[in-house]
Amino acid sequence: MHPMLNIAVRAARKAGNLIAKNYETPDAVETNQKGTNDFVTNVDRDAERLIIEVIRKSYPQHSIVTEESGDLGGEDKDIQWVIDPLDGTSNFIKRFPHFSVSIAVRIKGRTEVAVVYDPMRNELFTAVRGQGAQLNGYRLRGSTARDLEGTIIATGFPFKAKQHSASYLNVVTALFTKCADFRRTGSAALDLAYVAAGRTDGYFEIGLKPWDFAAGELLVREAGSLVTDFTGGHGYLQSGNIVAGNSRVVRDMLSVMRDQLSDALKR
Ligand code: 2AM
Ligand code: CA
Ligand code: CA
Ligand code: CA
Repeated sequence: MHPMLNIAVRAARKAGNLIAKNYETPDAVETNQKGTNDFVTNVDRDAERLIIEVIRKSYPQHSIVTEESGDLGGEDKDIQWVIDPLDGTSNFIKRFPHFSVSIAVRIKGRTEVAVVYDPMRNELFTAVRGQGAQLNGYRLRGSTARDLEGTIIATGFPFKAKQHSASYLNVVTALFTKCADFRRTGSAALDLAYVAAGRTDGYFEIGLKPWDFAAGELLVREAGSLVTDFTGGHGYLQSGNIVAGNSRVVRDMLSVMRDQLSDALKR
């Protein structure tokens, strides 16, 4: 196994176990508000601390960026770990059992290693660039859909960027006439992992952060599918506006979106 994947998996499992244990004891979970509709708990922070500990022990010189601690830097600027210790905090708080740990390693800006771990189902999604994507050791393949007919598309509402609601809902309405149905699960990292697994045919969301998609992006690519921004480009690295699916599904999603999006989202 790739040595950094080994460490990423160890860190994700440790954090996942902590999250699963706390899921059973809701009274021990303290929730704080970071902003409107934006919450964090002591479990997010404790899980993050565990992950950083595991990484620092093996790779003290690597750079680290996380959701809750921000950019921690590191001597080696070329190797950066991108971490979301608990993706789906709102679900976790409501005891809706769908959330994950997301860990990616970027070398000179290119993602090399990815882990998304769902502790409630004990599902471990992993990928190494050029070596495919796996779920608990089994090779993943994305959807084989030929167009939008019959497809299930996952998405996330722009709960923070509500100025985009109208444009977003226009896209939903237009897509709904062509696809079969939607899913809104609340964990962007798992949404991407599920596209990699072919459990959904496509996915789109506005304004994700690097730690939401860094690992999931590599899972999707290594499963033979695509990740783009809303115009088919790479702008999502900055904008966080993401479309994922096989090439045909992405092509059809983008062509529906083109007519509905405000200019602000065409990147
Ligand atoms: P988080 O749980 O790590 O904050 C995309 O929907 C992402 O937005 C999720 O993966 C989730 O990451 C974040 N998010 C934060 N608050 C949310 C909310 N109220 N509803 C849905 N997603 C939320
Ligand atoms: Ca959060
Ligand atoms: Ca997240
Ligand atoms: Ca998080």
